Amino acid sequence: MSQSTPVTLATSDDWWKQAVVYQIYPRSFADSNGDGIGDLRGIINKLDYLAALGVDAVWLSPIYTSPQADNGYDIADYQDIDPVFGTLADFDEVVQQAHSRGIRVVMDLVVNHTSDEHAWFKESRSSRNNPKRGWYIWRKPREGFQAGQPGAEPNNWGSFFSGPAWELDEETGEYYLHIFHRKQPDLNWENPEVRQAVYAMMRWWLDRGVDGFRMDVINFISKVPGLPDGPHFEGSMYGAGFPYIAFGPRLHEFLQEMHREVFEGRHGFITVGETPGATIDQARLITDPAREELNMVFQFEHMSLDHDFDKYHVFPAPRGALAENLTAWQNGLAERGWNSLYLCNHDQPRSVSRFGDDSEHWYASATALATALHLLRGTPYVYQGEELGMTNFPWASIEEFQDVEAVNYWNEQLSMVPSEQREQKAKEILAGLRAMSRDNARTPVQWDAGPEAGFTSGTPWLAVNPNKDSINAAQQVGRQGSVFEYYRALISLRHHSTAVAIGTFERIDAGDPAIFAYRRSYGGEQIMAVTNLCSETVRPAWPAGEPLNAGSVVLANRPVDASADPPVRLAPWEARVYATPGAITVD
Ligand code: ISL
Ligand code: CA
Repeated sequence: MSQSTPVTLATSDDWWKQAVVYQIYPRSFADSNGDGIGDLRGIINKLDYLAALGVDAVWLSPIYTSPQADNGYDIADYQDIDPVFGTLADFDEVVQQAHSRGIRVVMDLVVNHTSDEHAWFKESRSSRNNPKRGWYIWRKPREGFQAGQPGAEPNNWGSFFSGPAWELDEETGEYYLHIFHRKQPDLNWENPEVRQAVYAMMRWWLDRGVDGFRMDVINFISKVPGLPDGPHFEGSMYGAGFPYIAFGPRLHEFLQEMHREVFEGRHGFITVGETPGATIDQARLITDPAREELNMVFQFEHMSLDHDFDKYHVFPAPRGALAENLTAWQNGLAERGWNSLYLCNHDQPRSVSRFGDDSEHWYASATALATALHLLRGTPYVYQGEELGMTNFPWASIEEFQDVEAVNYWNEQLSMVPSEQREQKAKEILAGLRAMSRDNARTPVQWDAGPEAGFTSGTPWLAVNPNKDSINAAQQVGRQGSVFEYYRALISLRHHSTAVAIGTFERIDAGDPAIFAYRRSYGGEQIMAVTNLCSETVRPAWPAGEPLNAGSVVLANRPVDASADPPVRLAPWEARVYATPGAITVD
């Protein structure tokens, strides 16, 4: 495909429809100064790597000034860079160097909450009548309770990071809401001053040259007034605030206001909201262009196929469940709205370990999952290391984890059982963390087989995966048959095919739910993805003429015998891409 020409969409404002975004978790990406933590100069050093992969944009997880209680998702100053990552001058260089390679830069916008060390919060907590008191969500103790007494929290909500969602401020005798860590107080979006301060900050970054925002838990910014007690789920010490936190009554109003105040009159940006719990209908509303809210959202339905309401209670996803769910979202947003496509991020386990088979079928499953995802209608996101087939870490004990969510969960769960059951409980918790911990995705990127995988010359903040000798960039870039080169080919396909970028989607039923086959069509041109998303050989039952109706194979993750097409068998995790002759533009 090297001789082909990229196709261009009608308007430059729609660039993200044909784009692939690469997520960088800066802490774990590349360390330039040997302190064991990735940084902005490390990113600059790897821009050529990203350009070789062919991505159109990078989204940087938070790099702002932060006490790092939640690895930067607790921001103390929205308009500066944390010294651990570098300086504003380094940041400007990231933007300039990325732009010079045709790569846009997307910032992580964390405005549901700030750090408790943000100047706004320091003022807010300083007295009950401070002008910024109303910038956060302060409440008196529950009726009939003394501040600090057990049960005195204003409602029964638990924090997503264990413990109650309320923290008492001893000085003023009131509680503040923190849906996440106690060092992440929730901003009060009901207050127009808060909203204007956020919009001003966003404009400041856009003026500085950034190309858009990924918006952290943006569907949590409007809460149900009154903050009612939530339902109790078995095994939890607290009520679930989720029904009153997510998709509150003013969410759409706030998003439309943000669009007007921040983005009106600007061009070429991208907005993607993180929206846990979003249904297809909610996502369609938010991403319907006519409503002017967001370009797309990250939804989580396909992230919840393998566990119950406690995400550490895991089970194997039912056969075909992933394909079925992706199909529902393709169909749901076909007419209006736009999908974000992802299988992994910094909060999720590694996709090849979770949805694939990271031992016997490592290469095949990494590439089959990529094929299944990357030819869908929507904007694909590659999470750092995914393009190398990086896997989960072989966690042996709780001491190895750094993530506050994992550590707090461990402590809270153990505190709930009598001491004679602790040993057994500890084993169960560890099994859950091994499968689901966010730290799986946060181990350093494996650049080469050298010490610490080339990530740092010092001691990495989180251990490098011991499989770095066999899974690393140095060994894959430019090598035929590597996961990296396969990703590069998929990304190039999107850039060179209108059918992939904006064609219609149609799932082809091949008789077995493990086969995810789908057709993308635009005009007369077609592309078809055929993937076997399981570790067994399957025998497809093809509808008449399929998949050859969509042309011939242009990409595959194992040798294809054209004389045996259509395939009567698909090997474990086999993936093929068919295309009609004109579907991929060529010089
Ligand atoms: O809410 C959840 C499940 O119902 C979580 O999966 C939720 O989506 C996630 O914790 C929200 O993540 C984002 O905000 C957090 C931060 O720790 C994560 O890293 C970030 O991606 C708080 O800012
Ligand atoms: Ca560093």
